Amino acid sequence: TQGQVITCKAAVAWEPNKPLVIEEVQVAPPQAGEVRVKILFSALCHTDAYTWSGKDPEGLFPCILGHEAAGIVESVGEGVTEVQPDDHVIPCYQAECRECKFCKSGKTNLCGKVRLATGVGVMLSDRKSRFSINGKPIYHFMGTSTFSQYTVVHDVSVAKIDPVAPLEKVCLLGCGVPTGLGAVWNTAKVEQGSIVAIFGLGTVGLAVAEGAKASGASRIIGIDIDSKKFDTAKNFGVTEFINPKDHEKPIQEVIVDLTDGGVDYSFECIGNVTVMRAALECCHKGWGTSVIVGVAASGQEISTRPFQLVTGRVWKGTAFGGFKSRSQVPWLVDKYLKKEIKVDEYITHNLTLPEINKAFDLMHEGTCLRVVLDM
Ligand code: NAD
Ligand code: AHE
Ligand code: ZN
Repeated sequence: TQGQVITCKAAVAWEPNKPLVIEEVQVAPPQAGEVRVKILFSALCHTDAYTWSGKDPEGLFPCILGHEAAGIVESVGEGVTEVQPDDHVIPCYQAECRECKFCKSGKTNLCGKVRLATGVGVMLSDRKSRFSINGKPIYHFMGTSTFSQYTVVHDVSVAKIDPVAPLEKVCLLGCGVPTGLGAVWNTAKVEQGSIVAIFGLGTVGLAVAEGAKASGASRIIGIDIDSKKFDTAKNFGVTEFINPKDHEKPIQEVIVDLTDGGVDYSFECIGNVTVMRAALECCHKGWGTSVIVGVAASGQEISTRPFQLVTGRVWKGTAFGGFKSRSQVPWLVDKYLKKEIKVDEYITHNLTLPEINKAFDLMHEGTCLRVVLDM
């Protein structure tokens, strides 16, 4: 197949909110600096649903969504040195070129090399898509497009992992789990004994809990409007649960009262700007830090009284938990293999690619964390 167009199945989002359609797509060979990957397993993340909904200002249609996956390199384009056919890989929507201003800054995991192209659904070299259906181009998504049996990614957007790792599990290390762990370890840098509040107990929020527990947090307060979340949340380290619906007072006041003035760290893992405000305002005066992890829709804005910041609270955000993707995803895979981090526990459902619309429906059910699709 090397150098040839591959025809395979992919779930195409033709229009916002319209059911995805399993189509035969043509996947062009990788050009210079590109890698064609056979995707074996792809999970669904809330961000896929967000872009599909039409609320993502970068959402382009028709496109192939998906960004939490694992697979095997099928072929590589000219000049690709770090991976070769048959390598086991995880596509990384957050690239790492190690050469750009961002990568060299030592201050961020964001990479500037391919972001402009991935933001408009094309490949960097010729600003074209590698996906088409009978000649009609289909846009890429987040530089990954993993809801396809084959995809093409930039070489700076693929992490080579230990081939021993089960791909049906470690696909989760492409987004949600690292995001939560890294929000705690890299962005907030939670210390031993800290009091932590987590808003939203989906996969990302639970991974925050897991990270906070590993960092020795003394109290981990989980906040969710769905009380069913608490039983599972306990297994990930949440020590107390609050349902805002059980309280008349604003949730930030409830938390401040419970914690002698506020928490040391809070994390918003929902994408709701009202909750983002509560998450900041439940932080302790003088030092409390709130990390925004959730993705809010186009047009949404955050607000608070500047006095909240004047009096020492800090507002931060995180993308992919601050992890340098190509360097650290293999490290996370190794940690999973050594049983130092959970992954299996976040997988509540296993389906196949043709069942993808059912998988999106499941995401709205309280019992669902991650659905993994066998491609
Ligand atoms: P999810 O839907 O599984 O979890 C969200 C949780 O929030 C659910 O348990 C839901 O019951 C709860 N919730 C909803 N409204 C609430 C409210 N008003 N108050 C309290 N709880 C509420 O989603 P997920 O896959 O865990 O992703 C969470 C968010 O993180 C999404 O916005 C996603 O787009 C974003 N995300 C960001 C990054 C990043 O790099 N920054 C990475 C992955 C995901
Ligand atoms: N196009 C979206 C961007 C949404 C967003 O912030 N994405 C996160 C990853 S979410 C993964 O589930 C991210 O990494 N952002 C940094 C970046 O470079 O995109 C919008 O809302 O505009
Ligand atoms: Zn995601």
